Amino acid sequence: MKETLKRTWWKEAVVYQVYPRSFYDSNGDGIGDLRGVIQKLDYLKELGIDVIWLNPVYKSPNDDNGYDISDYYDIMDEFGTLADWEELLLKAHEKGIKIIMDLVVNHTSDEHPWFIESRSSRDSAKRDYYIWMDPKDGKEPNNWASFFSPSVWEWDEATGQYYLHLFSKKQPDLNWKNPEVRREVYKMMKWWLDKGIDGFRMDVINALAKAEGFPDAPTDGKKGRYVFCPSLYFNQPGIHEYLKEMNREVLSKYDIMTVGETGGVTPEEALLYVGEDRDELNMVFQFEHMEIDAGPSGKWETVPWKLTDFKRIMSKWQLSLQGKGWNSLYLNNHDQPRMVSRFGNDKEFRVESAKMLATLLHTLQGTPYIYQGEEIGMTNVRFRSIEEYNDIEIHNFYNIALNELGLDEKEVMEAIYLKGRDNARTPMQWDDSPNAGFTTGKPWLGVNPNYKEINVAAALKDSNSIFYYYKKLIQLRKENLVIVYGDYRPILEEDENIYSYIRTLDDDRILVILNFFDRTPEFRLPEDIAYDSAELLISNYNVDPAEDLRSIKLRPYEARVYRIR
Ligand code: TEU
Ligand code: CA
Repeated sequence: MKETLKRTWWKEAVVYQVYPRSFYDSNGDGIGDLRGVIQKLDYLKELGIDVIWLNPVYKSPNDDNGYDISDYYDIMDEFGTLADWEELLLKAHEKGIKIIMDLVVNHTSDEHPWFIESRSSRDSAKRDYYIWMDPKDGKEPNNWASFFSPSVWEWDEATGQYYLHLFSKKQPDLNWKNPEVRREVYKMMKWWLDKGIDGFRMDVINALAKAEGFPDAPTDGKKGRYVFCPSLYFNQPGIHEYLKEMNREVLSKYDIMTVGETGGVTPEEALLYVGEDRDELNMVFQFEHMEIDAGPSGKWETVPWKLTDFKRIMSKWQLSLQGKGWNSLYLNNHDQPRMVSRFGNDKEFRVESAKMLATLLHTLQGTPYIYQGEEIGMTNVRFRSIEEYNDIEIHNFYNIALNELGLDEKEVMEAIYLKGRDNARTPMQWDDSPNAGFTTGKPWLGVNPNYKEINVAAALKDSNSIFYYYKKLIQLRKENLVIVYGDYRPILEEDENIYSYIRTLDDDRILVILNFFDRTPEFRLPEDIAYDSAELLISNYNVDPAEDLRSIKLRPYEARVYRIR
């Protein structure tokens, strides 16, 4: 074993993301809740995960399903009580499962007492908790487009100013230049950490500093009055000072893990957040691989992608952070469509492709994040009408696309089917009983009709299920430090069907072979890779362990992991 190997618990952990609203409803009101999570802890223990990332559970009017917080110190009514939360933490810890909470401090709800006071008058003591500006030439201070509404500025008649909201108008941005705001945030973080949580996932954490002076975004011929310009509020000057202060004042005082959601970062910028010598965060969620199928106008325009481009992105991140920082590994979350529908095949090769993608995520260097339902191969959904959708981002896109961009409804719905966030938010499919066993009430969002075939009960009864494949992948990581800490080396980089790489730790080597499509390409082991023997660690097909590695005809979406000596 490398004597220099510094073992770290969050590098060896596998994280499972629970979106409580859709996880399990314990009281029949159609909405998932904390007691529902408590009741499913044994299921998560069986899977073998180490950490739960809980999406926001704080008090919220749910304009953006909990990402609009009105009280950081209490639990959302629909999810239960603080006592329920305490019981969840206690029981999770008893089962050896850690819990990290979602930290949402770029903005609050407009129903937060701070904002109510701030908007009450220009002289309010909390006016500068938020970002207020006078009109410019009689209209918004600049042309920035919001993620969830046309402009990032909302007019407040009572005080004759606009306030900034990168997201919905019910999510006013906090003014991080104000030291009082930062002190209040650090106090709240310590309050949760002193309750015993094991860290934070930090929402749009690289947006806390905005471009000085809020300059207009260049329009360069883009259609529409407002311009989407994350480069004017992501990774701006000042952001690292805030995170170093947060680390000094709070994070450094606890044995915890932190993962920042940082849209738009390059590996070089990511290292400024997660470099071992930076004293800021442990990991970030980068988005480069998640934008590979986005067109020039953004995520709603889906374009074909090439595996060689995907491999180049993944290799760049693996090699840039290796030995200096740490990657997060994900292809799913509550904001993204289901990975088996997007990157795999959710029809005749759903099981094989789900297992192949899981093999990628669990054998690269970094911490894997499993999004609820991914472990049973849940797929995207196609609701018939826009009324069946809940997500504010989907409704905003629908309205702008139809009314401003003049798209026809069929193509708008198709874009929603491909990229809408509700694809990930349909209720967890527990069994084939009504509403997939998620609720005895009316579910807050429709259940995917394929729950009759795709559900946990069926998976647990099938030794060949995606669930047991995930369980085995998670076990492999625990038994083979080379999978966690081994150096990454891509091979066959120009192959358009196969993603293959070697992980090496001292003299321990594993070889990963992934066929990304339903074609049957030949895998040829490069000459420069000598080996005498190979031990098959996991595969998604029946494989003759004695098969010669030098040349293999791969089956659709075939995945194999070997130890090679
Ligand atoms: O997401 C930040 C973000 O950039 C989102 O706009 C996301 O990338 C986009 O919707 C993908 O198309 C975080 C949370 O994950 C998201 O659920 C919240 O809606 C958002 O912040 C505001 O808090
Ligand atoms: Ca409930």
